[in-house]
Amino acid sequence: MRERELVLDQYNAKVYKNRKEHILQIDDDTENRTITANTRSIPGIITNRGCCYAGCKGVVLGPLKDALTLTHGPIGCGFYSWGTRRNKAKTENGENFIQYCFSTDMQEPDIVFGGETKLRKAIDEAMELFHPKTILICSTCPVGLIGDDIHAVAAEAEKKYGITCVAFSCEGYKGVSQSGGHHIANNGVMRHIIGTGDAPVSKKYKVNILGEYNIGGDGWETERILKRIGYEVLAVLTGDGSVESLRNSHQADLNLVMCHRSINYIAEMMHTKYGIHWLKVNFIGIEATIQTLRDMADYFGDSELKQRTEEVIADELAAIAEAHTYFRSKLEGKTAALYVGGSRSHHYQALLADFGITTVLAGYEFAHRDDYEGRDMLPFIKEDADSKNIESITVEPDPEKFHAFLSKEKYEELKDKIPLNSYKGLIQDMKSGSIVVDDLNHFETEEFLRLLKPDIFLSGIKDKYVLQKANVLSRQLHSYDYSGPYSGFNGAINFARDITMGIYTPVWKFVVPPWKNHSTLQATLAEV
Ligand code: CFN
Ligand code: HCA
Repeated sequence: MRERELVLDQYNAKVYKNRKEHILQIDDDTENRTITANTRSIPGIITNRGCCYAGCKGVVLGPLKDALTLTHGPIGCGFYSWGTRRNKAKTENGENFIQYCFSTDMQEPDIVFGGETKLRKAIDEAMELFHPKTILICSTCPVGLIGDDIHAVAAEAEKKYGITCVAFSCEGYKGVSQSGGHHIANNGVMRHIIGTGDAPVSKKYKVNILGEYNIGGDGWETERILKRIGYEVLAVLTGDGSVESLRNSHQADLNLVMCHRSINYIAEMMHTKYGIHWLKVNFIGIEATIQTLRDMADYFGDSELKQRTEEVIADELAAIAEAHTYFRSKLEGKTAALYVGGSRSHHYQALLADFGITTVLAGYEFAHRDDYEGRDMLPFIKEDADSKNIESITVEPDPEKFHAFLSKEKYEELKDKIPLNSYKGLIQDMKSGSIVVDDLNHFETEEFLRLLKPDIFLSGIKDKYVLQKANVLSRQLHSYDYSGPYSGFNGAINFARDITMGIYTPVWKFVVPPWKNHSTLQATLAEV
């Protein structure tokens, strides 16, 4: 039996029926490339997923440094979402609120009599103490249940103080994971912030980086490379990002989409509203970064830019050549398992491959089917490429958006070159025999560890204890533990150094957990 069946066969019929749709073992049969995703977890199973509020407040809005983000709900939600993500940010114009935790601290009386008064008071207090130009309100579960009108309170605050105040109904229970929260945040940012500025921008090659959260400084490293080539980065959404820069981001020539999962909605909406194309990029991995930089240069099509791109690539490669060879000699032939929320389980396969490491298992907590299976827009256009009136071609999945902006000339120029508005899925990049798991739970983690024996398991804070108890080396791919950046050329070396340190310091093999020596079940007789 193959590994997939060995794990699934241990489930009872009901769980088996559900989980078999979420686990795929890649084989040479190319038909077998679909998976069920973005559905509700089985109640009681130990999932690693988070909630809608985490996706909205924690992931997309939290990194905006000049916004005061106020959690409307009991203190636990605010407290436990305080400073947990390593989205670094430098203070600009004296404003940086990301180290703070602002909450309305709802109590039982507020649940019974309504929490709007407390929310108004919290806004007054925040204005008095911090004078922010933007307040973002994020509600947690009880607020949705009692029906506080946070949007009305936000509108009142805008009038009263002349600030931007946007409310997000991102109650934790909405949807099946963080993913719904990303969508809610995207909608609010698009509607109330993007395009509201008119600061003049003059330079050529203006880009925004979407879905880059500057974990461990990744965004800074990416920006360094782009600036060397001659790009101007107008806004980063949202790592080290600001509301101020977002306001002017509609003036970009191209949107780069790093994490597609969390921000594809804004990429699509900016395409519809402003005609800005988006390009799926990956700055994680040496080869991936090179490919991305070449795709970008191709988009602009300028020969000077192309030449400059090649010069920078050559220079960056020369600087890391020795370290790359050394770490590759240490890591070649090793195997890895990857389990994170969304995009990273795909992006990091490229980086592992740069050092000769094969991915034997990969999965997402909350990604959608397109993240696994990919999405290809151009073939839809291609089919009708002979049509005279290319602007009116019906394309999937959203015809309204696409045809409006792809002129015949632009299409002819780009069709064979760049995967514009499309991307490859994780499954397409995985080797035969490897496993893909959606919403991996703790039981399956233990079982796959036993069967696949990866040299390293890259995951998060909730599942790393399963790995440590099994004496397997793990690194956190959400936070990079205390390390980073891992993006671009220098980041690749940082990553390889961290992995090499772990693999050649096999402490976990020497640890004998207490439960292997003696029973840990102890009872004490009560004294009479
Ligand atoms: S930084 Fe991103 S890259 S935004 Fe997303 S899907 Fe999370 S917080 Mo954790 S590390 Fe993770 Fe991705 Fe995009 Fe981070 S893989 S789970 S919601 N994620
Ligand atoms: C989240 C944030 C998280 C959690 C990290 C982890 C992050 O999902 O709410 O599980 O290790 O990256 O900080 O994904």
